[in-house]
Amino acid sequence: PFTTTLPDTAGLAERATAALEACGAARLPDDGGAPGRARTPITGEELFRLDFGTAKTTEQAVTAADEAFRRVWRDTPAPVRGQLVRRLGELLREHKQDLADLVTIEAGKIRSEAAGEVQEMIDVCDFAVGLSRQLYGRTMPSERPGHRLMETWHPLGVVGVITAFNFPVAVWSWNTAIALVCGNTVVWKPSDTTPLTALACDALLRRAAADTGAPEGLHRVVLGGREVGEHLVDDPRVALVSATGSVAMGRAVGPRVSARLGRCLLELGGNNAAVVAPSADLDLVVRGSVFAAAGTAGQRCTSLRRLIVHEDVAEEVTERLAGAYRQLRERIGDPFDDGTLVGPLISERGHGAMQDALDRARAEGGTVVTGGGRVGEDAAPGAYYVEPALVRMPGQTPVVEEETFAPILYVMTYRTFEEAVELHNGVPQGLSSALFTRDQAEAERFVSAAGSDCGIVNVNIGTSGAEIGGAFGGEKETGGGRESGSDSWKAYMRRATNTVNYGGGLPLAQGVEFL
Ligand code: UN1
Repeated sequence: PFTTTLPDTAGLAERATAALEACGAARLPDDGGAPGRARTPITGEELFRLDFGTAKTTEQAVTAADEAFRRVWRDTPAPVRGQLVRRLGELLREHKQDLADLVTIEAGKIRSEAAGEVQEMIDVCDFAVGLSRQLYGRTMPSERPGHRLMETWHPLGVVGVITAFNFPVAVWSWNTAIALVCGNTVVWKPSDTTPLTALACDALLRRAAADTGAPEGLHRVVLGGREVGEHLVDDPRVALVSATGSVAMGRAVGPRVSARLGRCLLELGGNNAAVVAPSADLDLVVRGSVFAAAGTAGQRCTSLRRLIVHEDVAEEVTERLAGAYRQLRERIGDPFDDGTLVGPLISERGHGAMQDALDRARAEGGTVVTGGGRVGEDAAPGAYYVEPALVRMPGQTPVVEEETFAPILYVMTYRTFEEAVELHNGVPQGLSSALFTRDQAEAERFVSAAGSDCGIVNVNIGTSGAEIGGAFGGEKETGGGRESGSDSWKAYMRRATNTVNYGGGLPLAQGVEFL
């Protein structure tokens, strides 16, 4: 069933152009670069062509950002830098709908999730403005008389930001708002599937810079694929590469940056699970799981992919989930339609990966309880809409240990809590996790050192939809990076330890005597 009619591509192209113009990005870049294009997963068709960057334009972008850093930005007081981000936050509020439209057009997110993503940008700007007055260093007691021991935090330089299609604007904002108040400048390579959202953000930041007297070179977008990304990764002037994407991408980027002893912040795949204890409130389980597993068509790095359910409640949970999934089936289609809950997958490749995983799951003893099929291919042969799939698995087989970036939820059972935690941690990724329980001691065990091994550990909510105030990121193959809130800003700065002697004498530390 396909309950909506789809908008036509020409209409979407017009809508995208209007949003770009409203954000001040009317002129698509025409710098003689490589041929590129903008596309929409809503119809699976091309919106229009535009120029992508090249190694040369990337080099120029880094030069501009490096100069803005050295000449102006690193010496600008942090609270003044905060004024730039404050202005950006105002412009994001003003253009929330324009950006959300572009997110829907390019990434296929439903309206409420697209608006939520822009809200995430606004929130992190607020956070960063506050932070601009709180880049605290410590003062430690010196062991020597007449000495002060302290630390100072300084900016790093140019930060290279590489982002993925699924959060085309929020992840940029986490990195950029914080990097800028920390005194860095930014060169951004967005996913080559979401160039328009990037041009719109860049235009708004340019305006914020012009309005607050910040140097225009402090931010550059370079559109394109591998060539552009590799140049950014290899340029020694890029002090920190913050990259979000697949584990494969991280394996390519990490060693290259490390080879030149640059810094890296990696935000890679997740294979997130929720454990459902026998005491759990099953209403919460069902609502929390459906949003986490099928929201964004399963294309969040925090999407719920594994449900580890106590055997006493497994049947009931599976049945209730299947019921909810059957309702979802009526709500797949045009993400601009207010009734839609599940928009398109990003691409044919995403769909292929989903079908592959379902075939393997069946071969490994799984049963597809509901969903998995493609819908709407008559309406749009180039678009990939799918019914979210619920799959019962006999255990944590190889396919379950992999992240498939699509709406597949594997359901497994457990008997003891120890077994649940073991299954939970028994995958290579370590981003987000959840436990549904009413047993307080069990909840504490899950968040303890011997519990979940992930960077995000939740109780009685799903795995996705984190707030910006906490540090975001994960362990193991997820890459170890932390972005956004808490003290993640420290990754964007370098720490200098200062010893200042005001006493006149020269006592040596550790009581050493010399001359
Ligand atoms: C991602 O999928 O790359 O926690 C980021 C969440 C969002 C961010 C996801 N706030 O689901």
